[in-house]
Amino acid sequence: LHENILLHCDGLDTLAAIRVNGTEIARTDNMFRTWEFDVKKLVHAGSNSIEIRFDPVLPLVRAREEERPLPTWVYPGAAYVRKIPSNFGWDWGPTLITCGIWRSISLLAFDTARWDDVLVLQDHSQPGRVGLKVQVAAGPAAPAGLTARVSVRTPDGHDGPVAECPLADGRGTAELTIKNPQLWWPAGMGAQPLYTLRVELVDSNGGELDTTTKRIGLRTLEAVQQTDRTTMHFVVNGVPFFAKGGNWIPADTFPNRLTKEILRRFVADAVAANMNMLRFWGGGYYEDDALFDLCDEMGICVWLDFKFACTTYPSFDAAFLDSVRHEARDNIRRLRHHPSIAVWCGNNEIMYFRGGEEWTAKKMSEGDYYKLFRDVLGSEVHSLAPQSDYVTGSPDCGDVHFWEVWHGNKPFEAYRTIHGFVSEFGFQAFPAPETVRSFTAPEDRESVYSRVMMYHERSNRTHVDVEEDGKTGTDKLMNLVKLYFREPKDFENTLWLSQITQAYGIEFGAEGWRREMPKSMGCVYWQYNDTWPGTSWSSVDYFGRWKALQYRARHFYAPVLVSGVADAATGQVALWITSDRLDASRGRLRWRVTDPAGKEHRAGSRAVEVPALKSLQPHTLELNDLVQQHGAANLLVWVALEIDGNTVSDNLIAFAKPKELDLLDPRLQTTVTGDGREFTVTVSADHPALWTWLHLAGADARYSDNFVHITSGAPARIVVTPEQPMSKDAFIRALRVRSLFDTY
Ligand code: BMA
Repeated sequence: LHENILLHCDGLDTLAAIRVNGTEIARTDNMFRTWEFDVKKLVHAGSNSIEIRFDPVLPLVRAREEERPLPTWVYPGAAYVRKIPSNFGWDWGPTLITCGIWRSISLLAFDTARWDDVLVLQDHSQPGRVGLKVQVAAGPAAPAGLTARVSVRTPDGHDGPVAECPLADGRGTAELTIKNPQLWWPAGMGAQPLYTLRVELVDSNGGELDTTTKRIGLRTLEAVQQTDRTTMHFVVNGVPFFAKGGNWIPADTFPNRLTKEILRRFVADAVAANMNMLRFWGGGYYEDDALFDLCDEMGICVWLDFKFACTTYPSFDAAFLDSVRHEARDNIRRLRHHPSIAVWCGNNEIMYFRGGEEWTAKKMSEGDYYKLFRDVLGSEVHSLAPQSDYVTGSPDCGDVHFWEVWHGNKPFEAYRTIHGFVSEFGFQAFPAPETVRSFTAPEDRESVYSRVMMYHERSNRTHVDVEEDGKTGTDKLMNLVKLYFREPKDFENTLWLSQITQAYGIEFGAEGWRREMPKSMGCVYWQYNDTWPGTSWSSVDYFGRWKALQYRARHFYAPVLVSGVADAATGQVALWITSDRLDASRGRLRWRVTDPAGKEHRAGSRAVEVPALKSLQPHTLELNDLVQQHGAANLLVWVALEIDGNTVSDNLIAFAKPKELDLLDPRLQTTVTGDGREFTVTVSADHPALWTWLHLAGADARYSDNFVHITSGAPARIVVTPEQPMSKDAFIRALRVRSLFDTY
């Protein structure tokens, strides 16, 4: 047998008693920790038994809560156990308390030593080169003569520099220089080249004891907190950039069901919507390495919350703090080399519970807040990931969570009253009809107020009772649908129209914040994905189906955006160009003013500068005469920005709410080309068709675009890739094309 034999557990959920060959070796109480136990004395050659018994957490939660209640918005007492907070129910997910071995488990056997710790530091201070310092520690024994050998493989697969470093007491630092470094950039700003470091532990005879690899990206990435002079923002390789993204929640109630392929699709879909950031919100779990790898590969920056959300925690208890300290160490060590991690953040929304000197019925003491989120988590990040930024919480670093529109029942116009780095704001929509069918019987689909439909909408039905306005989430949703749109004609159109409403509202907020860059420097909407099939703030549902919002996000997060603000009182339409590109260009801004029937009142264009990383207002349309003559509700302003002859962004601006527009039947027509795997659908209309979308009844498909505004003479071409290949005939039979007009 080897000198060292360890039982290694990457995740035990949560109260586990572990026995090896009948002897209890440990009890665990934190699902986020990596556990290792020395089992050398207990195992023997041949067959052995490892037995892990899990106890339910609720008795413990209840007992601790009774002893000392914790102020909370969520499940009372759940904060006493280190376990996925949203397991206990959230306002977008069911209460399903998981249990078991949730990550891999192994026996590790080795002689002499192995790597205990490998930290990679980067030095970007010299132009044209990046210095790497690889700080290593080997254990448990560190005999003389150990060496660390570090070799680099470049992004194109070539051998890079190699360094060796003799270890003293198992420790040392190997230094290398990468010349002509290929820098890592967020999506939309450049490429994501990745370098692989192979770190070998070699004994005095040249024998290899252990090897670990770290795939890194060469970049600096800073989170700059709000000051009197600047808004909260991120800076990559010295370049401040506008963060565009969504909030990530557990993509399944049962994390084990997620595969790398499922995760890949979510990350690819974020990139497809022109996002550059996902915030891994604090009420879930520390995600798998696979998800971080995908974000590294595709350029999605990760705002990484530690898993603390919406409640107070017992940081008055030394054992609790100690458990959290270990959890932090395990996860920081596991994840810190990922270039995608943009900031480590202590918690979600616990600052709202931060009180004064003493705990009260509603607040935790200020001292206990900082003990956990500054002294423990902050210190661990500073010492184990010294080149990463840490903030105590969100919104506790100058970012903004704005919930007046959903929880406060305010209209979308309220988004214009806030500025800065908006890390949470959102509005719900029902998922697609196929997703609704997955959890309903026909009678449940008679109304969105049916019992089952209401059950799959959790806002105001769980413990996250921030407001007590007596309104269900379905009421909140339908109220705003009706504020902006007309009454949908049936169940299915209610689903679609809710999606159009959600897209309309989030687009309104996002465009405003992008326009005012650098006054605002981030728009991360709530929420990107789902944990089960239901009605929620997500833009991509549990099955990966895109809501209208996800398609519109592609437009409002586009690298160059044309948008406008119409003022019915003055008849002016201020046109804006917002660019996240690193280089400047020139373009042509075009506009057309029509009535709702599509009759053109006016058209024009002008040459414009499109500067790098800037937002400006190059032109104002003076339409007061048209407003006087035709009425504000009878004008539609179609704008497009062309660069090098290509339309890089287009938009539709109206003076009035969509429900005030008297649209005509657009008489949509489609022509289809292609066969089998991919089809191109050209959609044309006789009259303006707003939020025009294609849908394949009964079949999933990818659509290159959807929910687009079209008008006569300006058709849309949409590439449709069905999940399963189908004949052209079957495709045409399944194809539906609709627009806002059809929902009423
Ligand atoms: C914020 C989030 C979540 C919640 C969401 C919607 O508070 O941090 O806790 O799901 O709003 O209410």
